[in-house]
Amino acid sequence: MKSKIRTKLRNNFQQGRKSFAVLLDPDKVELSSFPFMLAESVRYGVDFFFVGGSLITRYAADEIIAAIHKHTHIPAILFPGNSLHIEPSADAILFLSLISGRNPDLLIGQHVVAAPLLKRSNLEVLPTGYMLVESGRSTTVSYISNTTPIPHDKPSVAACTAMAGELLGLQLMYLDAGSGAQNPVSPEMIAAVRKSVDTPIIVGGGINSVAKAQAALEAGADVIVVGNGIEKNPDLLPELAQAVRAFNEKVTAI
Ligand code: 1GP
Repeated sequence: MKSKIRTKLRNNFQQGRKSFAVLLDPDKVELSSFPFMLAESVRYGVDFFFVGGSLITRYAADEIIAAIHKHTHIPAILFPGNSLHIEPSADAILFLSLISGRNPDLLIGQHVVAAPLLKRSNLEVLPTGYMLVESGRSTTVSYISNTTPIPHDKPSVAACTAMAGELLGLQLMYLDAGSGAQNPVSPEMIAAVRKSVDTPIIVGGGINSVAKAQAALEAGADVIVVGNGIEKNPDLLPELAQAVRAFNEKVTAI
């Protein structure tokens, strides 16, 4: 079984080093200007691309991944909404169990359907506890997944959920306020999860400024994921990359 990305995340976590992931929503990627965006990502040191979303209407993940592989060495990690979103040409897949919800299909059902395909593929499988956090308004992921997010102001619920996920053997935790969230996951909640589990923590949803990214990193996020913010303001990509780099330089200097 492949473990390159898992090992990298684990090593970074142990060294206190942070990573920056850019979320590419296949419905929104403009293929004509995509090579430029990829060149910028290489130039500024993006660590990962997450490809996917809870609802996809344009099945272009294969083209997006082919372009990533052609223009960069940055890993393309699938962020699937369901088993239809598996694209074997990616490098890895977040094998998400939606542990904040009580929808059995997203806790185990889709996984059963996907398992034979994943076993046969060359994808690195990253078992991930996915926790949806209430963000100020209803998000697509909450609606599509038919689950209730964890209340924004209940860090202890998130901490216990993450603990259960870790005890079940999940190797990454993803705290997500949902794409385009009004409010990102609070630093208090990230810190509570950080104290409770010994796994890398991915945080995304509504991170649309350097200040919000820094707050997440300082609270204990290991990977920050940004989609909407960069779609709306491409200058954010170098700014966020710089913020993550500055954080890592501080760690190296200690
Ligand atoms: C959503 O975590 C991702 O699942 C990223 O969210 O698009 O709000 O950055 P944004």
